[in-house]
Amino acid sequence: MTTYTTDLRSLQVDYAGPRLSVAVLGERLFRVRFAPDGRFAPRRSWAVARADGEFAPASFTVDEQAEALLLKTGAVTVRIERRAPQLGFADASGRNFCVDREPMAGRCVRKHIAPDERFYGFGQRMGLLEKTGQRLVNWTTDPARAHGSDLEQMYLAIPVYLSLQPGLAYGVFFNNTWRSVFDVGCAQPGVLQMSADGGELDYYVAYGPSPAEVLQRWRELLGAMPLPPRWALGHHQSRWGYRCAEDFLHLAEQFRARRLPCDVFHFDIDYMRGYRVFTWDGERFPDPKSLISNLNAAGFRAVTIIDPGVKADPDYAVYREGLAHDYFIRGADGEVVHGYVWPDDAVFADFARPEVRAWWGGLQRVLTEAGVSGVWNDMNEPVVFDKPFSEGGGGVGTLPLDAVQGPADERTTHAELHNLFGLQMARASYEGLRRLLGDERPFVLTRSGFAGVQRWSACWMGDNNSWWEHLEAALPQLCNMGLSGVPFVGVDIGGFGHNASGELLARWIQVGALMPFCRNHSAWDTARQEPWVFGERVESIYREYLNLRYRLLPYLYTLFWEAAQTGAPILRPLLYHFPDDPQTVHLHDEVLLGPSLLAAPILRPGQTHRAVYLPAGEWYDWHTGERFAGPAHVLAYAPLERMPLYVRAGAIIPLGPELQHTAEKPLNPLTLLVAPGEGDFTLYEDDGRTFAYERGEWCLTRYTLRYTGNELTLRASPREGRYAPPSRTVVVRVLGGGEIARPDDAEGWVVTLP
Ligand code: MIG
Repeated sequence: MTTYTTDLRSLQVDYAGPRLSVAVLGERLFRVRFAPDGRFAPRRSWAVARADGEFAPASFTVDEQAEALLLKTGAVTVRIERRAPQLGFADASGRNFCVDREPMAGRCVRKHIAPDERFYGFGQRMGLLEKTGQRLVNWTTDPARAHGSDLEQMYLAIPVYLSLQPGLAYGVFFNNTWRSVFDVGCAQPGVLQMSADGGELDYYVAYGPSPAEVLQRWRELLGAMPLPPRWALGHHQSRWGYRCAEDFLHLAEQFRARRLPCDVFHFDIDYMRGYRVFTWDGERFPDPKSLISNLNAAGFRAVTIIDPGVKADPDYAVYREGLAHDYFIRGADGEVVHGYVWPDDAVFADFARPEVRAWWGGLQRVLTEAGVSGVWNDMNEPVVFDKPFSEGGGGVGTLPLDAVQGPADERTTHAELHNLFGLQMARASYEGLRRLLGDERPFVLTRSGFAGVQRWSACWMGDNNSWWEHLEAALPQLCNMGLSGVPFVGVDIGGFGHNASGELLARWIQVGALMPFCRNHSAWDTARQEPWVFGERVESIYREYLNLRYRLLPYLYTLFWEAAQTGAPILRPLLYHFPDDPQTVHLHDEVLLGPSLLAAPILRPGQTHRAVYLPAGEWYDWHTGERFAGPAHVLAYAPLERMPLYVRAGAIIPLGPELQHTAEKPLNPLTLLVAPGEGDFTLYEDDGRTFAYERGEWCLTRYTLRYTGNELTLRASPREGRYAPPSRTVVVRVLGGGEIARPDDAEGWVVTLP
């Protein structure tokens, strides 16, 4: 006999033993849990930012039918079968989605794939944009150096996907941290299977109907990205191989002398003393504090790498302290687990425990006292090698799955916490920096992570190669990260492994300049790829695209703010704004930066032309001002100097002056680049550096553009918020011709353009 009960937020169905729970966390957000033996496991809150009880109760009704219970909110109906634990969703027009094709069993559910249904997200993946036909594993792994489209698992595990059909988008978050698998019509066409190795069948369904609304739900559930410091949006220069203080001073000189904008240098593992984390090598970096203050004076910030492995060395304070406080992970046998990583014999902190995170975060004082502004967390899948480096390192593995982890009242094994190791390490790092840096906003970069990692860190995509194929793989990879709720992402520009050519680097920076995280990084055993190594032509292309990025900063910074507020990705596949256009379904080689700027990069050597798809509406060529009416395919001319770039009609793109680094000059003049048409844009500003914005020191200016066919009117609304931007001139520039300069005015104005 099936019985059911309801409370304020959920409906529970008892199938004479097995139990199903459907929580209503809003009109469009649901959580489904299944307990085959009728007992729900105590809730672990490691991944979600908000527990069920923290959502305002949403009203719903239950309609009892002979075969099913119909749980209805205003927007969605959940149909729950009475004969067996099986359910499905429908929108207000009765269109079904996310429907079980058979009863749930254990930790597995199988869903119908609709004939025109497409799948995106799934966190970090190789291959192209859409994922039908793939088997995707959620298990954080260092896949070593040859990322191919056959990889089933990578550094980040983010069990979040977005489903799209014309007029209908919904998302699923599989709330299970064990190794899990999405089989998207691979084992059986037309069936999506979601299963895990342990824990419970527990997933959330977010109904759109637009992709943007799904991302909003994930922001509520999985948490918001904090607003990064503005300098983190600048260009970062890195190389595994910058070995001593002089290398960085030389780099600083080169960047400034060559007028290549840059804000950040990354210090890879060579700055440490014998790969001991939280130390400096005294010979090669005799005075890190004065080195970094020199760099700061020239407008560069320092970011240092930290690995999770702590060298097992009784003369090393971090090791002694960790042992004394029992902070390191122990095996099933009760002994501290050892593994080989960079410092050879190493032990690993248990970041799942709050006291361990607090300790680790505090250790970063060694870095912040030297002037370090941000921390880069590497190897936190975590990686453990078979053999010491002195014997070649061997294969890549991880901690024993039965190793013990977690706080005393939630103790479990590595098998359940493996996927969270990187996320918890990044969290320790962010929270520590938050305490150590006073009012300065921290920057954390992590290689591994889980759903929700955006709350603490930016992510880069690990060890790609200097291959055209990896340049091509970057956009779909980053777009799918954005659709999984992680907006602050980038790949190593120029490629990490193998040797870049000048042409590859030029093409890479063109699109790299639009990546939320913009860092040139390479491995010590590869050809160098600083912007100048390939000669004048490539260097000036590099410079031109960095200038573009720095000019776009007011736009970019507003997109970061929007991402923090609404969960919207910064870099967007075209389907994000044109979900009903079938041309966008597989379009992996074009991208939108925010709502208005469409880039169609060149991804192959020797190419000087490419087809560009422009969706409905009018588009203006960034370079020539030429107007195109979409939807249309156009042939773009793209010599090495040029990446095809288009502005959507009605766009208002705020641009700043050219800069050598983000804090070089105030935003004056502010150029509003407008593309004839109707639209609006709200510009966000604050000091770019501190948490004063949390205390009301921010401002918004809303610009609206009206177009009658021959007259273009731009209106600025009175400024909202307490932050007063520096006094400045506003230059309004019309794509395709015409420019007007006028004083900025907090009261707003109306300008009629030629
Ligand atoms: O085993 O720190 O992905 O960015 O330069 C290699 C050295 C360890 C892997 C990272 C890469 C970094 C490198 N690290």
